[in-house]
Amino acid sequence: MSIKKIDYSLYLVTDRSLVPSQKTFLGQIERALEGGVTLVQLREKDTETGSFIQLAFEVKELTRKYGVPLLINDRLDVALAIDAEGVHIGQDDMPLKQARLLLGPKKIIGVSCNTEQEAEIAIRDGADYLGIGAIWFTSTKKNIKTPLGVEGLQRILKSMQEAPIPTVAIGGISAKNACELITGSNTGKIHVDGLAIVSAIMAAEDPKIACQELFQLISSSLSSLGLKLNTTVDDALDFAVEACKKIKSTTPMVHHITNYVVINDNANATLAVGASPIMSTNRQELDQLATVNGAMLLNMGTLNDVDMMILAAQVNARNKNPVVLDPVGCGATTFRKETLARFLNECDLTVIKGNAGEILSMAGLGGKSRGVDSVGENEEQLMVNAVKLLARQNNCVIGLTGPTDYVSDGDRVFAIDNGHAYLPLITGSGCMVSSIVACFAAANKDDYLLATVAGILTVTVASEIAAARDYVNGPGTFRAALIDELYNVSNSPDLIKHYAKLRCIK
Ligand code: 3NM
Repeated sequence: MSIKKIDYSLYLVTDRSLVPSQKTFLGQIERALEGGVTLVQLREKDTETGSFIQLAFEVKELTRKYGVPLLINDRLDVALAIDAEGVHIGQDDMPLKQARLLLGPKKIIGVSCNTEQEAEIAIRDGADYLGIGAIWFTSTKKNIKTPLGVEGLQRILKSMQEAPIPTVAIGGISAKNACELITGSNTGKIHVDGLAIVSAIMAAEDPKIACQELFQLISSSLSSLGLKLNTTVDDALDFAVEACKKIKSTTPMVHHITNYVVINDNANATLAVGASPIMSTNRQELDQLATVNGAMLLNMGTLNDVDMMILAAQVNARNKNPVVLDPVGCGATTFRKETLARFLNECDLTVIKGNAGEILSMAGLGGKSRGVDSVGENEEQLMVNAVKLLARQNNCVIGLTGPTDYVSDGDRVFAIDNGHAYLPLITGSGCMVSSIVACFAAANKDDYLLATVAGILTVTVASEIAAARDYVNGPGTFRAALIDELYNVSNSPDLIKHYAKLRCIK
């Protein structure tokens, strides 16, 4: 094993007290290794030296079998005795400088940090990685005073981004929050390199299954961040082509709660790109639908039962389905403004896709929402600022549609100059874009920004091809041709590459 080239992505920290009855400590570790753990820390707080060394030898035999490094918590003597790959030390353990002197330069030394200052000192003194925590409260460690949260983690990472070393986050991490944590750690320059986990693995009925799920979530989040920092127009277009194919091959169900005016067009557009629409508004089946949905679309056009809409968004988020909100007319009335605030506060939204008026009004940048139509021309910088700001504030992707469409996840911004002038002449064309974005998000969960770009491109390119048909001579014939061309474009997605007028805005 090549020392110091460590994969920190899924880091198991052991705790014997959490092993379920009927299971053994070594058995749980071996199943975790089978499931993809990339690094193991043996953490024993009350074990006598002799027994600790015996146990460490047994764990080392397992980690060696799977080619995974083993670190010992706190006890340098035990690490030396069994020739472990390194140690992990806390702020109250042996100081890093002395530990380095005793272990030499080749051993891994990780240091627990809870503040920017602790991180700075550990980096200065030669730590190989930092364990940053606790992110959230956890019953595994009792004396946590104030958890850092995702913001605290990002703050520490920002403080060290000019001279970074690898980092892992720890404390209260599970499959439920792993993606959110990795994505939220991104400073634009660096992000966390892995997650250190105790109870979600040690207490699992089957650590292999738990680790396979965690590994998949962590690696897809990390790789989408890798993509994130330098996505090009070509990357986005390649993604769009593949994203179309993925909808066709997976036929995700997209649960719409949408408005009276567009419901039929939205269902047909969803079918045309290869997804499966369901338009239920009944509370009694929300839970069950969420277990099969690929995504949820919430459209604020008709607001009959806001509580039901919020429940639907929440249950879909719990089932890891992306939730796309179309904030139709959100600035038009006090009721709509208050309802939007509830969606933003009570739901975990994945994408918000509105017209220029809606998005500018949300961003407080001077937009006037006039019911359902857009306010027209705006300067590009205003649009870019609005989508970036809102994406950061709401930790989601923002899509703004208009003569030029803008999409941002807070870091990357794309502009789309496609779309025919007939689009705003048919009612609900913006709602149709949101439906299609939900279809793309449903089948392409690895990068919601690119899924949103792909969805908008599909509709706007289809609109140009539809308008060029010789029998199309107004909004009525255009509306039918648009559904046809959504079908054709999604079956021949290279058309997107051919027609796309996509720009990446730095
Ligand atoms: N160290 P779980 S939190 C061992 O903040 C440990 O440094 C922490 O356990 C720190 O994954 C923690 O079960 C316990 O939440 C993490």
